[in-house]
Amino acid sequence: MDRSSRIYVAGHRGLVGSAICRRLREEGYSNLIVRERRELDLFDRPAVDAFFASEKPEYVFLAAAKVGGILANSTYPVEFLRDNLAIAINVMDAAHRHGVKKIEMLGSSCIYPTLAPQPIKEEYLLTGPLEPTNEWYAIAKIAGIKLAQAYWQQYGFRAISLMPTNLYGPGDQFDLKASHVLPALLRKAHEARVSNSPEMVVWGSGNPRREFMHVDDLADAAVFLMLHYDEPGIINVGVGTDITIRELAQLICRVTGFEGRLKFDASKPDGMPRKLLDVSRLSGLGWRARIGLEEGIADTYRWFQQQGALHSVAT
Ligand code: GFB
Repeated sequence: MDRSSRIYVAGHRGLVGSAICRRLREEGYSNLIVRERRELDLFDRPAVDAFFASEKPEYVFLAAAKVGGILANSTYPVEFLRDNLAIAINVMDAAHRHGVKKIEMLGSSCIYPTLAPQPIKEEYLLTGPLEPTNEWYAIAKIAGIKLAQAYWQQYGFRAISLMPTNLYGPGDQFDLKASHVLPALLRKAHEARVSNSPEMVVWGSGNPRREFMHVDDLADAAVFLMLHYDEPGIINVGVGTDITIRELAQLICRVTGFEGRLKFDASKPDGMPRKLLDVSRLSGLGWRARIGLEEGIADTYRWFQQQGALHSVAT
């Protein structure tokens, strides 16, 4: 991939896709191809095919996906399974048939067994039962990985698959029913402070452990791996450390200035007890994350407040 390559970023409006576009532009890649959802429906196979036939991208970042937090995953199993399968099949097939040189698929750390030994190595894939709160999404992503590996094996099509840990950052989804934990707690703490509430609700026990990566770090890794990783085997992308949800909530209280109590709602699921990726394969290639968690949360909070100001929400 060079500065003038034709690069299609699928899902450029999302958290990951928008960060990859920012990163590519910063690096001087000037020939980016993007399409709004109304212009190109990735569920429409003939339309995807026609798009690849006419635009002839050389490199593809497949960051389009139906994503969401623990509640959204268990409320909309059909969308999480069907939509993600359809996107993977339509984009990968068209990319292969229309001469794409390399495609990078973005997966998720939820593909691993719910009780996988920690930190989780790439080879633990398909060694045990999946976490029930996100098995639909996980199955779609595992099928995507296998499809990429099948294209590589059968046709020599260079399709690499990255497994990022829990991501957050500017551009995230802050809807409390659909979002992941970090944006949800950021919004709750902000609103609790603004309304002088004595407490904020945190789902579950607060004991699960999660690893959080700023999306700008992920985007940096995504571009790095497009350039330097050429294997069908999956590769984890994480920061190498994790914290409990309780610790995350405390950190978010500090960043937002909310000084009230945390109230744990045991009626909500905990999900996987721990999800920390082993990143030795990635660090062996010479890449590591740079953005610390507190710094990354502060950056995301600034963005959230700017959005609020844009939409005249109290800040
Ligand atoms: O981020 P999250 O929704 O998803 O939840 P997963 C992580 C943990 O935070 C769970 C707790 O133990 C939640 O119960 N939590 C506490 C909250 N308060 C809240 C809150 O207000 N909102 C949310 N959403 N959680 C996701 C998968 O799993 O991981 C996706 O559902 C994806 O498929 C993603 O793979 C990376 O980390 O449990």
